[in-house]
Amino acid sequence: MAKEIVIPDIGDFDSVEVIEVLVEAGDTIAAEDSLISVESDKATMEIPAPEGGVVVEVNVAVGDQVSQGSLILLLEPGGDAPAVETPVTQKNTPAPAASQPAPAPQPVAASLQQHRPSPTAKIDETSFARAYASPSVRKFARELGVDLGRVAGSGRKGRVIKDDVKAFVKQVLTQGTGSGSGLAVAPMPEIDFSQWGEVETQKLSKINKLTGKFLHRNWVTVPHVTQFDQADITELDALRKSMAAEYKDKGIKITMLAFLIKAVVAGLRELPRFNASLDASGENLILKHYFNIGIAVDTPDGLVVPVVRDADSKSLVDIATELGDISQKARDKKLKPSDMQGGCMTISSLGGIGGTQFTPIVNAPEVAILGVSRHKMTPVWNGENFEPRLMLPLSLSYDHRVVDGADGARFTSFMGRVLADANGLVK
Ligand code: CAO
Repeated sequence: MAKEIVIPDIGDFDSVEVIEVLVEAGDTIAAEDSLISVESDKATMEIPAPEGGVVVEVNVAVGDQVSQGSLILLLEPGGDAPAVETPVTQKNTPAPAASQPAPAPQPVAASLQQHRPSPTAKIDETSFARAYASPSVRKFARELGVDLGRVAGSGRKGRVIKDDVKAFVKQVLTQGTGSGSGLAVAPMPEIDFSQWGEVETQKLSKINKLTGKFLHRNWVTVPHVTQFDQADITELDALRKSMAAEYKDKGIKITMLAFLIKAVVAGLRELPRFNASLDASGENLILKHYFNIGIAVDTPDGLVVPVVRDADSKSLVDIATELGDISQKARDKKLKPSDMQGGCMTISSLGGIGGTQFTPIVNAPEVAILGVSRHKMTPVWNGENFEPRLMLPLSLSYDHRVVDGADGARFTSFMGRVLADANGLVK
C-alpha cells in the first residue's frame, strides 16, 4: 500500500515555499534521496526521502506553501533501491508507519562540508559556496568537477538547477576547456586597491550578479556584429505627439518604444532568421512563429528584461498601455520570472538618457538586439537642399552565426522604411 510522505519538523518555519520538485511519479528512489527543496526567508532546505521505493503520486508543485505535516507524495515502499549516504542507524530502522515524516532537512551550508572537491577539478571554493543551488545540485556539480560559481542559473531567482550544470558541461565539452579551440583567459589578479587611496566595497545586487553572468556568457560565446543606421522619424514623432495628447487624459503614455516594438515585429516578419534561436547542439535553427519582444528596463537594482508577448496581435495603444504597466512593475520589483521569459528579440532604448550609438549585447538565445539612442534634428540632403529631419540612431547587434552582414543591413534599412511610415504601425 502506498504511504504518505509528509514534511518533517522543519524548525521554526510555519510556511515555506516549494522551489524545486526533484522527483516525479514513477521514479524509483532510495532513502535519503532529495524529494523537494523549500525556501524560507532565511534558508533553503532539501527534504529527503525517509525510505526507498517507487513514487506513486507527487502532491506538491513549485510555488506551493508547505509546513510540517503537508503531504509531499505517495510512495510504494520497496527495498530495491540502494540507500545513498544513509547513516547505519537509519538503514536499520524498521518500516515506518503511514504518514511517515521525512528525516530532518539539510541546510545548504551544512551539506557543503560533506563533499570534498575532486582533485582534478579547478573549483573556486568561494564562488562555489556563494552559488545559489540546492545540496543535490551542489553534489552533482562536485561529482562532475563543475565550479558552480561559473554556472548561470535558470531557476527561480537565478537558482542553479541540475539542467544548468548539464548545459554548462555540454558547453565546456563542445568548446574545449582552455587550450586548442577553447577560450583561455588569464585569471583576474586580486588587487588591494586601497594601496592607492580610499575605497569602499559595495555588494552587487542579485540582479547585477545574475545579469553579469549572462552578459559575460553571451559576450564570449556569441560572435557579435553591430550594424549602425539612422531612421527618419520626423513624421513618426509628429504622429506620436498628437496621439500622446489624445491619450493623455486616459492615462496612457504613447511612447517611441511602442512604435519601435511594432517596427521590430514587422522586421521579424520580413526577415524570419532574426526570430530564431540556435538549439543547444548548435546544429539546428529553431524558427519561432510568435512575436514576443523583450524590453531592457533600467531599475535601481540593475537591468531587467520583461517581455511584451504576442506583440503582433496588439495595437500600438495596447502596447503603450502594457509598457506603462511593465516599467512600473519592473521598478516595483514585481516582475515574475515568467514575465521575463520567451522573448524573441530585445530592444534596449537609451534614447531618453543620451548617447549617439552603442553596441548592445545579444540577449542569447535570442539572435539580435536593437539598441536605440537619442534622436537628433539633422540637416539631410534631399537632392536639392538640406532639410531638417529628426533622425533616430539604431544599433543592431546580431549573432553572426545566424545572421549574415547583408541581412543585418537589410534589417536596419527595413526598420528605417517602416518607421518612416508610422501610420502603418498604429494598428
Ligand atoms: N531620443 C530622444 N528622446 C527620447 C528617446 C529618443 N530615442 N526616447 C525617449 N525619449 C524621451 C521621451 O520623449 C521622454 O521625454 P519626455 O519625458 O520629455 O516626454 C523621455 O525620453 C522618456 O521616454 P519614455 O517615457 O518614452 O521612456 P523610454 O522609452 O525612453 O524608456 C525604458 C523606457 C523602460 C526603456 C527606460 O526607462 C529604460 O529603462 N531605459 C534604459 C534601458 C537600458 O538600460 N538599456 C541598456 C541595456 S544594455 O544592452
